[in-house]
Amino acid sequence: MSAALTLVIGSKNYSSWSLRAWLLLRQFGVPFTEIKLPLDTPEFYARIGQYTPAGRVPVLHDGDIRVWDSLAIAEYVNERFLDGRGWPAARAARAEARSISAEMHAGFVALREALPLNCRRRAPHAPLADAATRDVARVRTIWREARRRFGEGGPFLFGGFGIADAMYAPVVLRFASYDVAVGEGERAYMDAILALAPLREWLAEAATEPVAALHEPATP
Ligand SMILES: N[C@@H](CCC(=O)N[C@@H](CS)C(=O)NCC(=O)O)C(=O)O
Repeated sequence: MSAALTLVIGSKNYSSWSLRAWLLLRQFGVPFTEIKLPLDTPEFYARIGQYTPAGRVPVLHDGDIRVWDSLAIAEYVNERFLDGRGWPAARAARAEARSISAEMHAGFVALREALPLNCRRRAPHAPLADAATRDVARVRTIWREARRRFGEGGPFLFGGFGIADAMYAPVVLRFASYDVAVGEGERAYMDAILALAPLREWLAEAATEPVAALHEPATP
């Protein structure tokens, strides 16, 4: 395993994209050094350029190789360290896992805007606009269908933990934070994600980070 593996992430309380790459590495036991930059601060913008041309987190450094963007990192980690275990072994399940991961990566803008990641928040959401309501319904369908069709081998979307679960973990946190109503099966899936030891660690550290006014404006 490469000792030179470094993952640059943003604040744990707010950086949903960082969580995806970080959780994948930690849950599969791939050792890495973590560099954390405080999101949306002058320090972030002063330092991020030395790690990635894209100016965003997460970014993975493997020696001289730089990989940025969460889904690209997941594919790289899968190929380099997991021998393909990041995706389900069966072709149909793998196709579904790739599709829902890409769907998450490319979409759900309304949900992300209405329910921004704030790990330590515990308060119901305000009424959602139609687009966000549709996004929530779509996520719930994705979870139900993956569990029903492919989840029999374990508590995660495709049985064992994989890239698709890492991609949806921040949505689990959002649903928990904002008390989004879900069915019993979806709740069981959320509980499985929330019980992961690395995720507990992420949340414990998130709880100690400074409050950022940009993400948590004071109520008037
Ligand atoms: N598509 C990218 C999105 C990365 C992203 O937007 N990261 C946010 C933090 S969660 C960021 O770096 N924001 C800083 C900025 O845009 O200035 C991915 O999947 O990694």
